[in-house]
Amino acid sequence: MALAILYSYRRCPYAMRARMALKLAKIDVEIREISLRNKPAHLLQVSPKATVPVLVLQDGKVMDESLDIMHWALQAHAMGVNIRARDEALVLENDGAFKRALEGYKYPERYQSLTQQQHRAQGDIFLQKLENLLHENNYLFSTTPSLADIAIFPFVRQFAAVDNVWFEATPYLKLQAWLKRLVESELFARVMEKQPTYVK
Ligand SMILES: N[C@@H](CCC(=O)N[C@@H](CS)C(=O)NCC(=O)O)C(=O)O
Repeated sequence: MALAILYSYRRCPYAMRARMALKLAKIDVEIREISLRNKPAHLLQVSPKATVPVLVLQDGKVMDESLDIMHWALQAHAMGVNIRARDEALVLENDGAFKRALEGYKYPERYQSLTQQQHRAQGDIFLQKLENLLHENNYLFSTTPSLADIAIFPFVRQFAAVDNVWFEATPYLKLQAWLKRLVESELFARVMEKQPTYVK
Protein backbone atom coordinates (compact mmCIF):
# COMPACT_ATOMS: atom_id res chain seq x y z
CA MET A 1 0.00 0.00 0.00
CA ALA A 2 1.21 3.50 -0.75
CA LEU A 3 2.60 5.41 2.20
CA ALA A 4 0.92 8.35 3.89
CA ILE A 5 2.18 11.66 2.47
CA LEU A 6 3.82 14.37 4.52
CA TYR A 7 4.09 17.77 2.88
CA SER A 8 7.06 19.30 4.56
CA TYR A 9 9.68 22.02 4.44
CA ARG A 10 13.06 21.04 5.77
CA ARG A 11 13.84 24.20 7.73
CA CYS A 12 10.34 24.79 9.14
CA PRO A 13 10.31 24.16 12.90
CA TYR A 14 6.70 22.93 12.79
CA ALA A 15 7.57 20.45 10.07
CA MET A 16 10.69 19.38 11.97
CA ARG A 17 8.69 18.41 15.02
CA ALA A 18 6.14 16.50 12.96
CA ARG A 19 8.91 14.62 11.14
CA MET A 20 10.58 13.80 14.45
CA ALA A 21 7.36 12.46 16.01
CA LEU A 22 6.70 10.30 12.94
CA LYS A 23 10.25 9.01 12.99
CA LEU A 24 10.09 8.30 16.74
CA ALA A 25 6.88 6.35 16.22
CA LYS A 26 8.56 4.51 13.33
CA ILE A 27 5.85 5.58 10.91
CA ASP A 28 7.16 5.62 7.39
CA VAL A 29 5.78 8.41 5.22
CA GLU A 30 6.51 9.80 1.79
CA ILE A 31 8.11 13.15 2.50
CA ARG A 32 7.25 15.75 -0.10
CA GLU A 33 9.65 18.65 0.37
CA ILE A 34 7.85 21.66 -1.03
CA SER A 35 8.82 25.10 -2.19
CA LEU A 36 6.83 27.57 -0.08
CA ARG A 37 6.68 29.88 -3.11
CA ASN A 38 5.31 27.24 -5.45
CA LYS A 39 3.05 24.90 -3.50
CA PRO A 40 1.85 21.67 -5.11
CA ALA A 41 -1.78 21.68 -6.30
CA HIS A 42 -2.59 18.58 -4.22
CA LEU A 43 -1.44 20.33 -1.02
CA LEU A 44 -3.62 23.36 -1.79
CA GLN A 45 -6.52 21.07 -2.54
CA VAL A 46 -6.34 19.03 0.69
CA SER A 47 -5.46 21.99 2.91
CA PRO A 48 -6.36 25.43 1.52
CA LYS A 49 -4.54 27.16 4.38
CA ALA A 50 -1.46 25.56 2.86
CA THR A 51 0.96 25.63 5.75
CA VAL A 52 3.39 22.80 6.35
CA PRO A 53 3.43 20.21 7.73
CA VAL A 54 0.38 18.46 6.28
CA LEU A 55 -0.12 14.73 6.65
CA VAL A 56 -2.44 12.92 4.23
CA LEU A 57 -3.28 9.40 5.37
CA GLN A 58 -4.01 6.52 3.03
CA ASP A 59 -7.75 6.83 3.76
CA GLY A 60 -7.67 10.49 2.73
CA LYS A 61 -7.76 11.91 6.26
CA VAL A 62 -5.83 15.18 6.44
CA MET A 63 -3.97 16.64 9.42
CA ASP A 64 -2.68 20.13 8.84
CA GLU A 65 -1.48 21.15 12.29
CA SER A 66 1.90 19.93 13.50
CA LEU A 67 0.62 19.19 17.00
CA ASP A 68 -2.21 17.04 15.62
CA ILE A 69 0.35 15.07 13.63
CA MET A 70 2.53 14.66 16.72
CA HIS A 71 -0.38 13.49 18.84
CA TRP A 72 -1.56 11.09 16.19
CA ALA A 73 1.91 9.62 15.77
CA LEU A 74 2.84 9.44 19.42
CA GLN A 75 -0.51 8.25 20.68
CA ALA A 76 -0.90 5.57 18.06
CA HIS A 77 2.62 4.32 18.52
CA ALA A 78 3.46 5.71 21.94
CA MET A 79 6.99 4.27 22.03
CA GLY A 80 7.29 5.28 25.65
CA VAL A 81 6.75 8.94 24.85
CA ASN A 82 4.42 10.44 27.42
CA ILE A 83 1.94 13.15 26.54
CA ARG A 84 0.58 14.98 29.52
CA ALA A 85 -1.34 18.14 30.23
CA ARG A 86 1.86 19.82 31.41
CA ASP A 87 3.46 19.14 28.02
CA GLU A 88 0.46 20.75 26.35
CA ALA A 89 0.62 23.90 28.46
CA LEU A 90 4.31 24.41 27.80
CA VAL A 91 3.92 23.80 24.06
CA LEU A 92 1.07 26.33 23.93
CA GLU A 93 3.34 28.88 25.58
CA ASN A 94 6.05 28.05 23.05
CA ASP A 95 3.69 28.42 20.10
CA GLY A 96 2.23 31.63 21.53
CA ALA A 97 4.33 34.12 23.47
CA PHE A 98 7.72 32.53 22.74
CA LYS A 99 7.10 32.24 19.01
CA ARG A 100 6.00 35.89 18.90
CA ALA A 101 9.16 36.94 20.75
CA LEU A 102 11.23 34.82 18.35
CA GLU A 103 9.69 36.51 15.30
CA GLY A 104 10.36 39.96 16.77
CA TYR A 105 13.92 39.02 17.71
CA LYS A 106 14.62 37.56 14.26
CA TYR A 107 12.92 40.32 12.30
CA PRO A 108 13.00 43.48 14.46
CA GLU A 109 12.45 45.65 11.38
CA ARG A 110 9.01 44.05 10.97
CA TYR A 111 8.00 44.36 14.63
CA GLN A 112 9.08 47.81 15.63
CA SER A 113 6.78 48.24 18.64
CA LEU A 114 9.71 46.78 20.63
CA THR A 115 13.46 46.91 20.09
CA GLN A 116 15.31 43.73 19.24
CA GLN A 117 16.63 43.55 22.81
CA GLN A 118 13.12 43.89 24.19
CA HIS A 119 11.92 41.07 21.94
CA ARG A 120 14.81 38.98 23.19
CA ALA A 121 13.93 39.82 26.79
CA GLN A 122 10.38 38.59 26.13
CA GLY A 123 11.73 35.28 24.85
CA ASP A 124 14.15 35.07 27.73
CA ILE A 125 11.23 34.56 30.13
CA PHE A 126 10.50 31.24 28.44
CA LEU A 127 14.18 30.24 28.25
CA GLN A 128 14.45 30.79 32.00
CA LYS A 129 11.42 28.59 32.56
CA LEU A 130 12.93 25.81 30.44
CA GLU A 131 16.23 26.12 32.29
CA ASN A 132 14.42 25.70 35.62
CA LEU A 133 12.61 22.59 34.38
CA LEU A 134 15.89 21.12 33.16
CA HIS A 135 17.35 21.30 36.65
CA GLU A 136 15.20 18.28 37.48
CA ASN A 137 16.10 16.05 34.52
CA ASN A 138 18.01 16.03 31.25
CA TYR A 139 14.72 16.53 29.39
CA LEU A 140 11.87 18.87 30.25
CA PHE A 141 9.71 16.48 32.21
CA SER A 142 11.61 13.23 32.32
CA THR A 143 14.84 11.37 31.68
CA THR A 144 13.70 10.73 28.10
CA PRO A 145 12.32 13.18 25.52
CA SER A 146 8.59 13.86 25.67
CA LEU A 147 6.30 15.58 23.21
CA ALA A 148 7.25 18.92 24.76
CA ASP A 149 11.00 18.50 24.12
CA ILE A 150 10.45 17.63 20.49
CA ALA A 151 7.81 20.28 19.91
CA ILE A 152 9.79 23.10 21.53
CA PHE A 153 13.45 22.57 20.71
CA PRO A 154 13.29 23.57 17.00
CA PHE A 155 12.13 27.01 18.14
CA VAL A 156 14.80 27.35 20.84
CA ARG A 157 17.33 26.35 18.19
CA GLN A 158 16.18 29.26 16.03
CA PHE A 159 16.21 31.64 18.99
CA ALA A 160 19.76 30.62 19.91
CA ALA A 161 20.92 30.99 16.30
CA VAL A 162 19.91 34.67 16.09
CA ASP A 163 22.93 35.51 18.26
CA ASN A 164 24.77 32.41 19.29
CA VAL A 165 27.41 34.36 21.21
CA TRP A 166 24.65 35.83 23.38
CA PHE A 167 22.99 32.43 23.88
CA GLU A 168 26.26 30.75 24.84
CA ALA A 169 26.97 33.53 27.33
CA THR A 170 23.64 33.12 29.16
CA PRO A 171 23.70 31.31 32.49
CA TYR A 172 21.39 28.66 30.99
CA LEU A 173 23.87 25.79 31.08
CA LYS A 174 21.21 23.08 31.30
CA LEU A 175 19.30 24.57 28.41
CA GLN A 176 22.47 24.85 26.30
CA ALA A 177 23.27 21.18 26.99
CA TRP A 178 19.67 20.13 26.23
CA LEU A 179 19.68 21.98 22.93
CA LYS A 180 23.06 20.52 21.95
CA ARG A 181 21.90 17.00 22.86
CA LEU A 182 18.78 17.28 20.71
CA VAL A 183 20.48 19.02 17.79
CA GLU A 184 23.22 16.39 17.78
CA SER A 185 20.79 13.47 18.16
CA GLU A 186 20.57 10.85 15.46
CA LEU A 187 16.83 11.45 15.30
CA PHE A 188 17.34 15.09 14.37
CA ALA A 189 20.07 14.27 11.85
CA ARG A 190 17.74 11.83 10.16
CA VAL A 191 14.82 14.23 9.83
CA MET A 192 17.16 16.93 8.49
CA GLU A 193 18.43 14.82 5.62
CA LYS A 194 18.05 16.77 2.38
CA GLN A 195 15.23 15.78 0.05
CA PRO A 196 14.74 16.86 -3.55
CA THR A 197 11.97 19.43 -3.94
CA TYR A 198 8.66 17.88 -4.94
CA VAL A 199 7.26 19.57 -8.03
CA LYS A 200 3.83 18.82 -9.35
N1 LIG B 1 0.12 26.06 13.28
C1 LIG B 1 0.81 25.47 12.15
C2 LIG B 1 1.90 26.44 11.69
C3 LIG B 1 2.67 25.92 10.48
C4 LIG B 1 3.41 27.04 9.77
O1 LIG B 1 3.19 28.25 10.05
N2 LIG B 1 4.30 26.66 8.85
C5 LIG B 1 4.94 27.67 8.01
C6 LIG B 1 6.37 27.30 7.64
S1 LIG B 1 7.43 27.21 9.06
C7 LIG B 1 4.18 27.79 6.71
O2 LIG B 1 3.83 26.78 6.11
N3 LIG B 1 3.89 29.01 6.27
C8 LIG B 1 3.17 29.21 5.04
C9 LIG B 1 3.97 29.88 3.99
O3 LIG B 1 5.10 30.31 4.28
O4 LIG B 1 3.47 29.99 2.88
C10 LIG B 1 1.37 24.12 12.58
O5 LIG B 1 1.66 23.94 13.77
O6 LIG B 1 1.47 23.20 11.73
